[in-house]
Amino acid sequence: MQPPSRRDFVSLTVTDSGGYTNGKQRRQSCWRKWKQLSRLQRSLILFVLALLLIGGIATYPRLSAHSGDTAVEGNGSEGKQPFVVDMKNQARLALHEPPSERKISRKRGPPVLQNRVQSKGNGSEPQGAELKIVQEEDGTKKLISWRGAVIEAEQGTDPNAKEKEKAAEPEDPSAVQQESRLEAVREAFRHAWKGYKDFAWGHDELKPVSKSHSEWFGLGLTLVDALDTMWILGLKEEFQEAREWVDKELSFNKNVDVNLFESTIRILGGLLSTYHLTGDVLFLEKAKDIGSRLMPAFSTPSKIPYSDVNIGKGTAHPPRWTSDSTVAEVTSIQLEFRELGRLTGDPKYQAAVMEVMRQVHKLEGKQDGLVPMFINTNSGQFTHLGIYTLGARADSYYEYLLKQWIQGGKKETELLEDYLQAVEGVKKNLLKKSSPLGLTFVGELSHGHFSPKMDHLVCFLPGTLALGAHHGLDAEHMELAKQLMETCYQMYAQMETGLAPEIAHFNMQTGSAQDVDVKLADRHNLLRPETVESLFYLYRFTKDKRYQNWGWEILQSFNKYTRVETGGYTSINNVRDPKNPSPRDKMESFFLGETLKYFYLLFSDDPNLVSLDKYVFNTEAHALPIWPQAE
Ligand code: DMJ
Repeated sequence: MQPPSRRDFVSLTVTDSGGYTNGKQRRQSCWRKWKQLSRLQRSLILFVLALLLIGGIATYPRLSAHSGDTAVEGNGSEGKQPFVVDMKNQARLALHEPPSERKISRKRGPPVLQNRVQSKGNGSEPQGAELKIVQEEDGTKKLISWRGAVIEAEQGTDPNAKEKEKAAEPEDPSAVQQESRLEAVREAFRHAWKGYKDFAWGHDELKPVSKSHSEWFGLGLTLVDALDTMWILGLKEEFQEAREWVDKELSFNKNVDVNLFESTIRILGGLLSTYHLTGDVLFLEKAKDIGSRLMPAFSTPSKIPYSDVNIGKGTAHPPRWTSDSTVAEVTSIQLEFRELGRLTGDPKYQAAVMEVMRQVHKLEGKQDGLVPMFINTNSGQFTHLGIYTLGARADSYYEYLLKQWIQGGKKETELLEDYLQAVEGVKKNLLKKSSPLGLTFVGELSHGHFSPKMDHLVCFLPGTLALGAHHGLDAEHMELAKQLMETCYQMYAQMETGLAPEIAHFNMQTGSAQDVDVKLADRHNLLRPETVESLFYLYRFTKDKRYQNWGWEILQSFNKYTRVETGGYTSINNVRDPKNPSPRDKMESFFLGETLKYFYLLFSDDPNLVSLDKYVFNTEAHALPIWPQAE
């Protein structure tokens, strides 16, 4: 007797459209015929049938898949839509990729649709299933599944899908670290701002220890200096209240003497930068007001400006004891007045500051491109010849040569020539190595005598050199920048508080215990930005995490030794005494305008957060646009 299954199989293969009775008779006659066959014939037939069965099982899935393909093509050609994006290949890739690669491919495409491809293909679909995104005339997108079902692209989208996706993905540790460091800077800013708000609102500087304030120009200096920092850090509430103050309270119609350089870099620069970042014309109007009030400074016999201007009376004068101005001061106001000229279309601003550059370019008294520290407003000549430094009174002259060249679209060759010559002058006259670490440092020259003295202010130089290299200057500048960066970092690391002194002296004798020595009078720290500024440039251009980590150490030290509990940060007198760093009771406006801003930019991995291909920072960290090429 044959097993029932085999009977069923035979009956299925021979069944025709006849009725039940007819079929039964046929089955009986078949059985009879089968019985009449020889054993060999029966074996042969069974063998052939077995072969057919095996072949059929093997080819079934491919046939089935092929029929799926056909179904999709059919749906795709129904003529409902003008655009058809074939997802066939993407879907196959997604289905075949190992999990790690799949994650990458998901990020490339529209998230909702790509997710669907993946969830559909989660092992339950035959391989090779296809999807099509169909875009309707009204712009809406539909997804056609491999079975031909049409799904609204937005329909069924879990509003929390992205969050869930994020939670499911293992967190990127460097992104977590970045966010926590950025938050630490925002926290530091809020703390500094709290002190300013509680005890110094609308005044120039906070005295955080005595919970009071000091006045320099009486123009809310800290608030104005900090505007674009708040914007960059995303501190909207703080920014809004500061904007309110600028709108309602900030008036330049005041009988006060202001320093031309300081008010240009902090106030004019701050307002212009905030105008560019926010597009808010309030800041442009204020910038125009202060800019025009500073112009009397240029009315001198030589056209080299006086250091001081009374912005209420419209008069200007040099300091009481001399008719000299500081070289860095008269040559570091150009970025701001050039930009003001461009925005207002009034040529007087550019003309005034470029006249200074024109004169300084051809002046006698430089050594290999290095400038003296003073210039006389009557004669227009350098004075106190023979002393060359990249520190106080000369520093930002070098910085602004390069930055003006960049601002103007790299066309002003005299500026570039002066910059390149000065870098060579530094290399030839001021660079030396310390002991024991062999750090490269920038000393000073006094009438031919080298002094291993380096101001913290000089630490702007690694950043400036790196910026020049980024803009196409000699790659050697970048190498020097890296060496000097290490030196500036060591000025912090070798101090007991982890904070740099105002002035360092480098040991050059072999056998010295450490590279950095500090004289008693130079042990203070004013919360200056230069090292953090350079770390920012170096990190932007090299992506070497070491620079971020150095910055992070420095921020910890500021928090440990300069943070005042009730709000604000204070300058200190002694970076060598961690037990008693001796607070000075002053928070300089540049701590908010520059130091904290550069910390934030340093810890951010976003090169477009104030792109260095679109902006130049003035010497107070205010961002000014690089001019469009046609201008
Ligand atoms: C700032 O006002 C500017 O960075 C200037 O160029 C130098 N001095 C302070 C910060 O140290």
